[in-house]
Amino acid sequence: PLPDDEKTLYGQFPKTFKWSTASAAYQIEGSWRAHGKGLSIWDKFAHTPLRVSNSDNADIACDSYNKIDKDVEVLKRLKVSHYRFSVSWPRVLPDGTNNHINEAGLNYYHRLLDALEAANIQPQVTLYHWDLPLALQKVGGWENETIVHRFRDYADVLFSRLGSRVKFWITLNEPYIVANLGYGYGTFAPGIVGKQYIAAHNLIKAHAEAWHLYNDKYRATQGGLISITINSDWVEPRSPYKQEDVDAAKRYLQVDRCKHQKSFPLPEFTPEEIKRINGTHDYFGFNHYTTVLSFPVDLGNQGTGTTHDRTWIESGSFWLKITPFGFRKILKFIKDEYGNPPVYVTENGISERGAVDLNDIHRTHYYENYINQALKAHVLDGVDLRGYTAWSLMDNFEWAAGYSERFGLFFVNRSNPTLPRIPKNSASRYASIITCNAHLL
Ligand code: PNW
Repeated sequence: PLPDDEKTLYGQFPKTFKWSTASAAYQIEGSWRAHGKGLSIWDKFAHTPLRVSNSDNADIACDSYNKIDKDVEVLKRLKVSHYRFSVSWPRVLPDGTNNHINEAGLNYYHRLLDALEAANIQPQVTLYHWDLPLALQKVGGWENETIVHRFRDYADVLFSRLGSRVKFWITLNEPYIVANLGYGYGTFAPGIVGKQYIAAHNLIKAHAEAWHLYNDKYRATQGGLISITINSDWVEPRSPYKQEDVDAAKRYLQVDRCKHQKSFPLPEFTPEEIKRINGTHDYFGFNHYTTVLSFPVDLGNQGTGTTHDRTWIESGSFWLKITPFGFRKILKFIKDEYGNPPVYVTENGISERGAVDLNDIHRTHYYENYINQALKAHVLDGVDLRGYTAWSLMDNFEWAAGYSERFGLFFVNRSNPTLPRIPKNSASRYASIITCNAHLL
């Protein structure tokens, strides 16, 4: 007989389950200097030599700024009930502050919301998906604690101007990646090294202020949900027989593991700040892609190294292997660790690189198996899973990898100036999965 995690579970999500697909402003919009938009740290980073593969940038990206109708057309084909997109902060507030609101920029999101409404697709809006206004980076970006107020002011503009039409908000996308890749390793914008803990500290405070603002000033009239989206891989010990690998796996999933960091002082929250931050979530927003194997490194600092099992099927991204079993396990971990919160999976998906093949069996395989593991987490493990989001709607600017890694359900033909969105086979498969509420698997 097949082991339990390899057997297909036949069942369904509740009727109210939210099926979505996602994008992010910098990755798809283009029009980097249109109609008064300010520059972002990614505009600058992508125009700096050697930062992005093939010197790609997102000046044009998928040209979504000019293709609302095309984007909504493909969303309709997917039969999603929801669409997750992000707002470009410098498109709305060119210098990062609410001294000047760029109405033309805001208008783009109004027109997108109009088109989604006409298609009966509910918006899920991320306030910050990594494109910080360059003007704010000039004063330290996430290293400068005044950003907490700038972010709250920006959130205020979006809640007051878009909030009557948006009932699902995500404050920050993956603060862990922002802090570690943007301010720790420096491989993402703004390319700063060694400042991850102060960046993380201010990201958390900024999120909490935006949540409180919504809670105090908008919730009663607008009645939406607001939370943060965090990412985590699942982890298994490299050798289940080595206690040190098992310990490393435990550390990997612990939020307070940086307490063990001894090389430099960590910013700490005051008791008042802790009180202010605690509970600032209406749901658990979660991005998940893969599993890693853990082993100990740098024991003085209680570090954890990670690797992969060579039998795991690869993707177009070095860090992403096909490991559906880990999805069920981490969803169960979230239930047990955080008291069974309502969970929305806000990203899950796979990439390819190289030659174009619209028959993307690796992606169909990935979605079928990951979604079935999510179904098991819900039906068998009792995880309160409320929604699932495929990353991504279409091939787009994959950050430091440029256009070389493609996560889309739709292929974007970049050699054709009209940038047509062409369905991969996985797109119709995802639509069938949605139509049957996952039962068809
Ligand atoms: C997420 N890693 O980022 C982002 O939210 C998306 O914008 C992005 O396109 C997608 O995942 C695919 O990468 C990640 O290196 C970036 O482990 C890097 C990693 C994980 C997630």
